Amino acid sequence: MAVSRRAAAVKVPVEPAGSRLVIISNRVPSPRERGPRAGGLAVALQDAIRVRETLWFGWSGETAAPEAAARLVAQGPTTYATIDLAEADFRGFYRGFSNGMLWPLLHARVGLSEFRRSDLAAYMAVNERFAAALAPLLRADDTVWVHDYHLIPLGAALRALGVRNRIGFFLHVPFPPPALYECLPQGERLLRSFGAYDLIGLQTARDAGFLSDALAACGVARRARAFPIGIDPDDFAATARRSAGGRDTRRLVDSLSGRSLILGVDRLDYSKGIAHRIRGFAQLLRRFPQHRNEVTLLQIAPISRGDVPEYRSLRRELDELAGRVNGEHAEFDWVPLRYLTRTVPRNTLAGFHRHARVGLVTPLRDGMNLVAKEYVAAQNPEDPGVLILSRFAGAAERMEGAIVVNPHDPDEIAEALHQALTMPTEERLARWQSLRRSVWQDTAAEWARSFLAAIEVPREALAS
Ligand code: GDG
Repeated sequence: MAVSRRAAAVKVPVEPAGSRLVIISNRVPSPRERGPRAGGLAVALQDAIRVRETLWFGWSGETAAPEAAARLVAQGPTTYATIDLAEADFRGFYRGFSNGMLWPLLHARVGLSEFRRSDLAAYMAVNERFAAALAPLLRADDTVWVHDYHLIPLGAALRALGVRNRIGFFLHVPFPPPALYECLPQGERLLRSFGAYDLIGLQTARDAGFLSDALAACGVARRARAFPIGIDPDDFAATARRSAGGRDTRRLVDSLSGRSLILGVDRLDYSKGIAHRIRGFAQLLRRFPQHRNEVTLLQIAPISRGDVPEYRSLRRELDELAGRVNGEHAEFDWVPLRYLTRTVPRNTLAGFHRHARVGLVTPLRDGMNLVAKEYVAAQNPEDPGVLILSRFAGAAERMEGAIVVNPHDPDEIAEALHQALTMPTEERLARWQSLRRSVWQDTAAEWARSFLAAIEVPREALAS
């Protein structure tokens, strides 16, 4: 008998009997935030850990004089363990090295990166502090899974304390080609620390290839592998169906007065290409005037990392651009661009996606991009909208059916928008069917299952 899709999505991951999963990420959701919240990592892990005894370790989000031991709070099958960071460590580790140096470098924006030796020292020290606070909590048969660019040296720091567990690492963001990675001072030191991991996962085959080559070049005998992250599409589709009839979506639909909705949803981050997207939209209005007064672009861009200077200047740039585009193109009864920097509740978002004729996802570089998958999952199967997707999102590697664009060219975005807005129903349906297959294949549950299955093999079989 065929297993229903729902049952397959929540299947318990393959695991040795009694073994616990230990997840380490920079941020652990605070008690108020435990549940769906903005941020791809948290959303994906919520789907993955529901069914297994889990210890989730990380920073509390507080800066205070740090104590040696982690604080533990149990909630269902998950225990959250958090530590505080001293203000200076936080600045150097988080704002400085992680978000001021690594994030731009890994997104191929070397020009935006800023290196300071003191930041690197804080980054290494915080990773050692994480290791020292986590090691006493570990049981011999725990599977340890470290997440993302903040914590690359954590595996090596744990090994230095004698931890012999299986330790896996997953990088949620892209990895750049050698000519860019080389710009990182002492970059080899970071690469060598990958040698501590039994399994290294990235989002795409392309990124895994770049990291594997970099590791080989500095003599680390490890190959990175691709594990494409996804969402819980059944859950998102059900939320979208429910929410499409709800108050917020009705208010939005009423306010559009029959105009087509183009939707963008992103953290306010320079990697997401929001300015390029707005310029592409303005180009649509200039070059294809039949859409004037017939479309609205709703851009939801909740403020993120507001204390990092680059993000403050991005915000100023977007405020100005949004004002200029509306000033130039608006009519007395139509404002083409609606731009929100506040967080919108997840179920409201799902309803908006369902109503949007076009999902516009144009990052300049993105590890995967879950918004593209959420847009697809939210569609009405009888009357689906069209996804426009940047070729530089990891999602583009396996989402045929989208209109794929190079976001650096506003004309290309304008042409894709015109194509999407005038696409015959038959083509819309065919494209969406193909997208649907990929979103229901590469789910969050499948991502976690396949990563854990690859690491929870007999020791001798763990690839070196
Ligand atoms: C990193 C990688 C990778 C956004 N605005 C609101 C809101 N969101 C939700 C979206 C989506 C999530 O946040 C964003 O996920 P993305 O994948 O698009 O991007 P990042 O945050 O940059 O995530 C990325 C991901 O990790 C997972 O590995 O795909 O490449 O950069 O779920 O819906 N949610 C709510 N209100 C908002 O206003 N509730």
